[in-house]
Amino acid sequence: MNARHFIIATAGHVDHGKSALVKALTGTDPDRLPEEKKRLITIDLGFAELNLIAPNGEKLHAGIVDVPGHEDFIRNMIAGVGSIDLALIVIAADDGWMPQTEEHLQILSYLGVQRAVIALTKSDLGRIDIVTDQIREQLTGTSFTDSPIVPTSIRTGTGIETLVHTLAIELAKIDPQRDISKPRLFIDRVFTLRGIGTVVTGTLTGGSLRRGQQIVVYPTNLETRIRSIQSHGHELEVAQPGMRTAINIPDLRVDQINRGDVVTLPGQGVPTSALIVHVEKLSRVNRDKTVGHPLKNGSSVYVHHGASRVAAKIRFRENGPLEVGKGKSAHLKFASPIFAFIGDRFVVRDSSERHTIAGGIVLDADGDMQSLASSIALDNLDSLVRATVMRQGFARRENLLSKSRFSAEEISEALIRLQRNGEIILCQHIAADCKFWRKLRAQASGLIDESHSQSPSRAGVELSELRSALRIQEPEVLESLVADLCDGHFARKGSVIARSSHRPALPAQLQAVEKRIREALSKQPFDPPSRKTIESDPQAKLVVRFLIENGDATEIAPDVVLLRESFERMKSQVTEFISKNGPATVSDLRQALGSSRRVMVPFLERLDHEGITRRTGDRRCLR
Ligand SMILES: Nc1nc2c(ncn2[C@@H]2O[C@H](COP(=O)(O)OP(=O)(O)OP(=O)(O)O)[C@@H](O)[C@H]2O)c(=O)[nH]1
Ligand SMILES: [Mg+2]
Repeated sequence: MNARHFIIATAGHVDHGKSALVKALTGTDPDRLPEEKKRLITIDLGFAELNLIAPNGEKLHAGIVDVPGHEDFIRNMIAGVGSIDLALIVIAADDGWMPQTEEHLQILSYLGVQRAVIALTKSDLGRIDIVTDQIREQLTGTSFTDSPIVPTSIRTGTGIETLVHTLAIELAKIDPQRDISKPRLFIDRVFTLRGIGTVVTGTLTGGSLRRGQQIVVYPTNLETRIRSIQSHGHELEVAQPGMRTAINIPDLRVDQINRGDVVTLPGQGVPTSALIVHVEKLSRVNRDKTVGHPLKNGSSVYVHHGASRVAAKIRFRENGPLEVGKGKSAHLKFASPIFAFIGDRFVVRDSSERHTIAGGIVLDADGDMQSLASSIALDNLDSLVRATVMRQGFARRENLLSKSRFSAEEISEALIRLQRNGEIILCQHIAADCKFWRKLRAQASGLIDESHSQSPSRAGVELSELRSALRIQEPEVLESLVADLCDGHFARKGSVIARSSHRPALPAQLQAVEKRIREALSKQPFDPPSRKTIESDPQAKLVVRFLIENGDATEIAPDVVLLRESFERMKSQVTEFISKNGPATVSDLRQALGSSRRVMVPFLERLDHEGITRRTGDRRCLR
């Protein structure tokens, strides 16, 4: 199957001949349920395939989704037209434009379907010229204003050939679906086959799926492996975007999966219960000449996205209702989580599920992009990245816009492009707005300089102090900031950051205190007085910290401080003792060195930690 792949869905009022036309085109009767055969009506989605030859000889393959026209089954209809390339709008010549012709047209518009072919069916029964005029009038101002209208009859065979030809011409004009390595299969059927197990089907978009691949089903978050893949009954190794796809996932049970669930790859973001969206309400004249009612703020609605239908509450960002013919940004709060990408389209129906009332596009797939303006061009990646970074002044690079219709590669290219233009700064895990970042860096260096001048004895500023002074919430931001500073005139020592040129020094009036403390610590070097005793006053405290920060003293326990040279001497005496006398206890070493348990216990733990000694039972040996 090395043809280009497309999906066509039918649309149109009940009984206008959609299924009969699909059968005439493909030989397959899309009505497969016993109930459908009995009632002579389509209830749920039906499927068929059509091979076509483009005018230039290229092979085209179309999966056809046949939808029900009856108003009771609109929900199924919407599930079928979620990610299609072309609509085959069916209008019967003896009936003309009817309520579900109108409702289906609105649904296709809300979902952003750009192309259609109109089949004027039952041409053996009606006045083609009158109905054609009526259709043209209805299509004026929609995406389908200039769509071809082809009269057909399955009774006489009129127009079927022309329709096939027209479909080929129209599909040949369409770019095949983009592969952004983010496959999503919106599940429209779940069933089990004897000896095979659970199978789910849907229309694949955004990327390919491969046999043996590990997948995740949202919103349930169940992970499993694809055992096999089919498209229209053909066994496949890889399913491409734009294909009707059936995958066999025997490790999951049928009752664990529902229509509307999404199959995707792990690590592409997770479902959310809120979305920021732009909603609009078409201004279309109903049969009774009215244009419908405004949509009230706070309304409970049903949102149809992909093949799913979820109850939601809609809140507009500005007060007041959504007027007919207008658009507004809004917050959608869902009764259960959904997995949507920025740029995805959806349809809004009322809570009684009788009317299609609005539609829209996702602005933020995690529901928290408060400042993203609805005026942003969602198909312009640079402006999307810019807006995402500007929102808080920075954004994590990992997973940035992962739930968007752009590949990870395109996103990182855009980041580099914006950096080159001087709009953003990329530093470690962060992408930051230039102005925001410069300000943060200036504040940080100001704080460090201030600390150097106010407390010259201190090594610098603790990173935790810096973090709280600058009110940084995210560890990645602090890390990137420090890395950036250390790239310039600053240096990090442990948990402290300082100017590289900074040399801590004690003020003259503290030098006497320093002398006293050094003497106290060196009198009994291996068993000095406790830290509490030494730090008898605030000045002494300052000096002890100075000695520790500068490496002149070592803190081996909260209350035990040794001079550096004592520490080193003690270390060599311990190793000497053990290598001469074999493994030794705390008590052996304490007596040999003239130390105490208070000092020797934490001291040996430090040596264990440094990998010099090792504890076996109550003895220490050398490593
Ligand atoms: N005379 C005539 N009858 C047709 C033609 N096409 C379909 N029909 C008849 O119209 C009736 C409805 O056809 P379907 O194909 O089931 O209509 P549908 O649009 O699929 O209906 P739903 O799926 O229930 O919305 C059937 O009895 C068909 O035989 C046609 O070209 N000429
Ligand atoms: Mg039908």
